[in-house]
Amino acid sequence: MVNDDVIKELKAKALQFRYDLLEMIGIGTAGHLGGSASLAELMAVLYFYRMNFDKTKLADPARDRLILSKGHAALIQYAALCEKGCFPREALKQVKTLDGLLQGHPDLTIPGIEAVTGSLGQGLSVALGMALALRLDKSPAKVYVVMGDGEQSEGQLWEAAMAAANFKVDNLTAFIDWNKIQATGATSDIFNNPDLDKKWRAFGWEVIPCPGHDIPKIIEALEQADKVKGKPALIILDTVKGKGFSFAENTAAYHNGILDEKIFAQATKELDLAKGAL
Ligand SMILES: Cc1ncc(C[n+]2csc(CCOP(=O)(O)OP(=O)(O)O)c2C)c(N)n1
Repeated sequence: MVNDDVIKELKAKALQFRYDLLEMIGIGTAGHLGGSASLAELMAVLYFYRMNFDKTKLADPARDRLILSKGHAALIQYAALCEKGCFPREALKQVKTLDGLLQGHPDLTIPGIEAVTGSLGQGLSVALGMALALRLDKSPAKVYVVMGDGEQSEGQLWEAAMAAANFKVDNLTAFIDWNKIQATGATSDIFNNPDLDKKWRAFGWEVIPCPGHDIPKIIEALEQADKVKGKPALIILDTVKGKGFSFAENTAAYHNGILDEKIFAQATKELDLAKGAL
């Protein structure tokens, strides 16, 4: 059991990331709020509890790697990397500007980013290559990869899924951010892909369902994944798109929507209330 202070600290990190999302998106410009907010708790656990990650050792061969295959949610990874001290907070204000460090999708010029992503479906292949190379090197490092549920319609991902099982890769843990909504509507309406758990199991993976905003449960799921040997593990995170912002929850409207002044003020108020309740 993880102690309560640690959990409280991780919840505070997830909340800080949500404030950072608002700071990055700002008023009057589009930004990927929905699919970023659904990952706040996972990012807090991975970067602040789980991963061997040190901003002073970003090229250490033994570091754990995180590939954000759903690269459009880059803002949540930037929030975590910023909190880790990889770049100054000022960089958040210049997100998605030509002169800024932080581009709309993860890029290798950004300290702490391990792969260029954004074209959906590719991250698992990249992560698998890394995991195989680390295994050859007898490295203790782990590779984590985060996919979307809409992303599950990409064919390349299933080739990588088969290959990972074939090669009995067990230093790779994948996640699906199962928030049930994609860019323009419900995933079930746009490309219905039910029974993801059964499909991944049939492809030879250990599948672990997990409530995606429950920090102790995410930690438990990761511990369960660690015990899996001779095959890769997938944690399906049952999440809410836009989590933490009532106007953005369970809707595609804020997949990449614009925050006007009124909505921005409401968002800040909701986070302040959540802070008071921590
Ligand atoms: C190959 C490819 N096709 C289309 C897109 C455009 N696109 C960006 S986000 C998105 C929806 C992704 O949905 P999901 O994976 O569920 O992400 P989430 O809802 O968690 O943000 C699409 C289709 C893309 N980035 N890459």
